[in-house]
Amino acid sequence: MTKILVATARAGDTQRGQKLMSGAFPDFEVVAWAPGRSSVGAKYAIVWSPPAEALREEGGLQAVFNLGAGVDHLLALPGLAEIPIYRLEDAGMARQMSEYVIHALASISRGFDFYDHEQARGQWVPLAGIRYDEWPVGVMGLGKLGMHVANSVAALGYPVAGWARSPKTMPGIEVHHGRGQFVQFLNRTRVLVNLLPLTSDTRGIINAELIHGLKPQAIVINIARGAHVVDADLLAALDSGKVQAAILDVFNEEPLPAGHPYWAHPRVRITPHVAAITLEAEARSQIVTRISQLERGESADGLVQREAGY
Ligand code: NDP
Ligand code: OXD
Repeated sequence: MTKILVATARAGDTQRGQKLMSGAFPDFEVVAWAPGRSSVGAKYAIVWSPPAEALREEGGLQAVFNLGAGVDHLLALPGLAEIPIYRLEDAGMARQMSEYVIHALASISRGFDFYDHEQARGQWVPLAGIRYDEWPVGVMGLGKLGMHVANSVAALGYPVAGWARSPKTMPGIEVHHGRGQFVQFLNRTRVLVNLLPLTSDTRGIINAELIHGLKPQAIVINIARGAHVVDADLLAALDSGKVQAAILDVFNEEPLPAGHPYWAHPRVRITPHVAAITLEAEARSQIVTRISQLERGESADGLVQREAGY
């Protein structure tokens, strides 16, 4: 019987994934990886942040399916260079990302954070109405997630620009591309949303130079990867007031270590890598479709472009 290996960083997640996928693949044997287990002879692997040893012995793998959108951790694993990797595309995450960004943005632009404080003080202090032109939003990364975020925020009336690697047209969005148009993109942006993949080109991209290019009283919303940020540069900009607030979902080290300056910083809001959570039913359905396509000898969506790194 053809075997599918399920492997994640946590035993509980692996067991849940194995149950979820067993029901979806009645004609395959779906095996949960456990530490110390030798090769099961799997043809496919379904993984999220697997330990390197989970795949090391699987010489017969024909494809690996990532239970998430970002593949930086998988591309860093040794031994997978020749094996096609497929990632989830949207799978219910795009609308969660939009919700996250609108919540973060409106907390500040509409003064909802301020009203929380005023309620605590028993004060009734209405602010002036919002001027949307004072909150130009810039979305870095216009892929499955960034495009949805840019369109959702623009639909509310905020001026929105996006930045990607290649040119594209999006009605109502000012699209910039490539390093040549980066400064122009930054200079018109006050609210920076990061939805780039982590690659050798994008690691450390949120640094002092980028921040310097943003409009005054900038807001940084990082919902992609922690390693996009040079923490010392962001902290310095928060302390100086150049960055008015940072809303951070992802960190260079996760969980964010106790005592990290972000925890207690008055201008930082933290969530624990939950901006968009993989939805089980949608993930399962994408993977079922793709494995069925491969089994029929067809091509499948979501193939990671290794040269680009995403
Ligand atoms: P996509 O691959 O669909 O989109 C990536 C976008 O980034 C594309 O628009 C691409 O440009 C652009 N890009 C890539 N490299 C560069 C570069 N060097 N310069 C400029 N633009 C670049 O990714 P998704 O939208 O699916 O996901 C984005 C990231 O979100 C994931 O990689 C992951 O790290 C993160 N994520 C975080 C989650 C969380 O809960 N915090 C959950 C899910 C994902 P082009 O269009 O030209 O190819
Ligand atoms: C993802 C994530 O990349 O959850 O899907 O971060």
